[in-house]
Amino acid sequence: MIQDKESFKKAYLDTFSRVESNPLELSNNWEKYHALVSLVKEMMNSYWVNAVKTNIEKDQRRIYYLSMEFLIGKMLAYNLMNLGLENIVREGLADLNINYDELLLQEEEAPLGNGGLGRLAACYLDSMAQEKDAGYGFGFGIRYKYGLFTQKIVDGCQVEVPDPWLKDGYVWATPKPDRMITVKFKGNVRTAMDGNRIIFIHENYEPVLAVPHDILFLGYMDTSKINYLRLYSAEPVMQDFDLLSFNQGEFAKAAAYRAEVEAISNILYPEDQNQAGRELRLKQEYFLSAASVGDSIAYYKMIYGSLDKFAKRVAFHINDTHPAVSIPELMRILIDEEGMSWEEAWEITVNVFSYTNHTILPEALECWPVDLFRALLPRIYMIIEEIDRRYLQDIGSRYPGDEELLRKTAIIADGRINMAHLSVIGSRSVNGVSRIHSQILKENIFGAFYKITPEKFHNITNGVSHRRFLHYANQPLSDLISQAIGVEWINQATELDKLLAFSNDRGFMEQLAKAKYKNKERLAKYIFERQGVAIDPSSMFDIHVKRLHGYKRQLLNALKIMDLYNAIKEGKTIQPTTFIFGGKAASSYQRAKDVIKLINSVAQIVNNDKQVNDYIRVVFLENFNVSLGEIVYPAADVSEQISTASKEASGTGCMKFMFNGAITLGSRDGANLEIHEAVGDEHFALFGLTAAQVMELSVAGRYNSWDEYSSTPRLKRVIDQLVDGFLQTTYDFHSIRNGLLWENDCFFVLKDFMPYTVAWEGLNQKYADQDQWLQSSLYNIAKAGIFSSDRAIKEYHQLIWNRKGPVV
Ligand code: GLS
Repeated sequence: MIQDKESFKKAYLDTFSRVESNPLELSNNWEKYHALVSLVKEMMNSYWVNAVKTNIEKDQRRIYYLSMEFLIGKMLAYNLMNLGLENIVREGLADLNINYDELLLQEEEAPLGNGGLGRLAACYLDSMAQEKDAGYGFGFGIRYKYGLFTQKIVDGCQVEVPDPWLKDGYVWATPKPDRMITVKFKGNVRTAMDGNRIIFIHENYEPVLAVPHDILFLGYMDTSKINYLRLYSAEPVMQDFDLLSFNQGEFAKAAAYRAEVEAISNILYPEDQNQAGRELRLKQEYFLSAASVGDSIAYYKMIYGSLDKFAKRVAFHINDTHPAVSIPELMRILIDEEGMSWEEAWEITVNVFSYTNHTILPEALECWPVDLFRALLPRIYMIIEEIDRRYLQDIGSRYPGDEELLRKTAIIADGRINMAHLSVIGSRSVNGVSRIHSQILKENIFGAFYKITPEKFHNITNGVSHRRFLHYANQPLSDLISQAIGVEWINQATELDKLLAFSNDRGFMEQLAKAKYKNKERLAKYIFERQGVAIDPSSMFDIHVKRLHGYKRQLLNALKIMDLYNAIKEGKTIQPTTFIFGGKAASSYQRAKDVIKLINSVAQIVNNDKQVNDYIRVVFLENFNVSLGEIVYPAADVSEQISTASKEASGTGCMKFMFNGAITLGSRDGANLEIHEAVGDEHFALFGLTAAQVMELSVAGRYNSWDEYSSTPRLKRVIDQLVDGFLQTTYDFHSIRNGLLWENDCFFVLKDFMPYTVAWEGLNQKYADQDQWLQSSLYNIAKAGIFSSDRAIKEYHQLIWNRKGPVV
């Protein structure tokens, strides 16, 4: 047990001598880091062993959160914070002449996700550990050898570089080869009779081993709050296979098999919200699904001896449709391996699954061509066909003559398998991730399902880990809050509300301003050291960080900056502002990459023009990721959340900024609306079209972007500046201009331009009155508690995972 500095030093030296092969004096920082992680991991392991016993004794439900992405961020300092050991470790290491901060630099961030969806899954792991009394939640995902690429900016353009995050081994993960699962691809299915029962035999398949690697996660300051993320890597089945094949002269075949298998966990698809439609992606999805479901069944049988009450004790949650094949996979295991009837198996399956939809963008909704699917997963395809057949029969008899309803909800149609329909039909609950998004699901994409089973539909607005993004990332503010209202807010974020009592306390408000300034200095220093751009921490930090996507409208922000530039050149004065962007574009998304180049070109013009320099600067941060986010969110004054209404299902960056006291400049979309409702007009700059207006204007013929262009001279000017040489580059921005005009501006950038610009100016003027600004900032922090992922996970437990009613 580590209670103080001395016991830590002893334990550290002890671990060091066991796990390293060099004496401490001769070892490098990586070895010192490795020993420290080994020690923390060992402690966590013993906590886990106790927790798992309690879990079984108390007969607690197990929730399997299946997700193709988990963006967990760095673990060392965060775990030590959760253990309450950070100061002890820092000081103990200093006594041993080891610099703790240097060890932290050794850690690689696991880049196993694209953006919001993957980070949400990681926040939920954190809160599932925290809220463990309601049930044990675990993450199941893939251990991609190459996660999301590292972004380099070369001559203003994005260049993707592979991120070999596993090169030194990832110390936090422990391989568990004894828990591996065999996953079967391809082959054919033969039927046979077993007594009077038809059985299905899957033959000539390609076996793939799913090998788990577990990473433990902690809740706050309570060692019984612990769970794990199980990441699977794909490995070939050896069984002397290579040797045998080699002897038979089939070495090439064996090598090809090995390569094909390893490809499954080789790389994360870098498309955010764009379904790839390729065989490898489907393989990854089934790989994760089969491994997770197979593991849960094996574990359950090991503990309880049979599958009795399985549906009472187990829940599977699918994070978007990506793991939707786990629904027919559970059916397969229950029927083919456990000998259950279809009816018994279905009763269990629809009771254990729940599904969250994370987007309504049509290009993100997964539909697999039947031919591709059937060849890769022949038995799973048969089961999906049967689910569909029975579903259509049932609905056909309940709604006779309603062909439209059948057409709108069938799983298989036009040679494609609709994974969202499979997910809705195979789950007991379907939820959206913000109030407006859930409403759109019910009225729009799942309208027909809502008519049949309204009780299935829920809303659970997303949340973020306030422990990571406020307590851990923003120490100056966290300390100030704890001094003012005590530490309970770290466990219970709605306690932050108590801060409102300090709004007239001059001393407190001064400290609040100081904390923000410190964070801005930290970010300014980072930017200067990495990118050589000097920015002024007393300027207004206006920050726009997220994936690059048309609907997220970084372009709208860039056009606004060009417009401001024009105005300042003509004598306008504003509160000095630093515009900071960050985010990655999918490697194949050229238009998004054009926008990165545009922002960097605008930055060149602005930052090198002495006449505007005192008022605005522009920075594009290279390689935005979780660790950089932890520096960025605390430093923001303004949070840019300007997606086209109806397109951003929720957004979570908006919440991270809010916890850190930024004021949102937000469109009427996703969680923005709920933040606005929580803080009111005075503390939020709301602008632009409503979702209903966007949908109305999206009907052909109702919107003509040329009208906006020709009726607003300021707007016309900046759009022309894209291509008239103003940007002083040979890069061709015609494609962006064409998108806005000839392709009729599908994200309504032009339509929202003036309302957005006016809202921004209002905020910028407000910044001149620092007292008023700080009031709004405090108000945002105080009201942010409901956006903690702890609240979201409590709601998942109450509304979805906690099964009342008959025990199956
Ligand atoms: C996303 C949505 O686009 C975000 O609005 C949402 O906050 C996030 C988590 O629910 O999910 N959907 C998606 O495919 N990627 C996302 O980030």
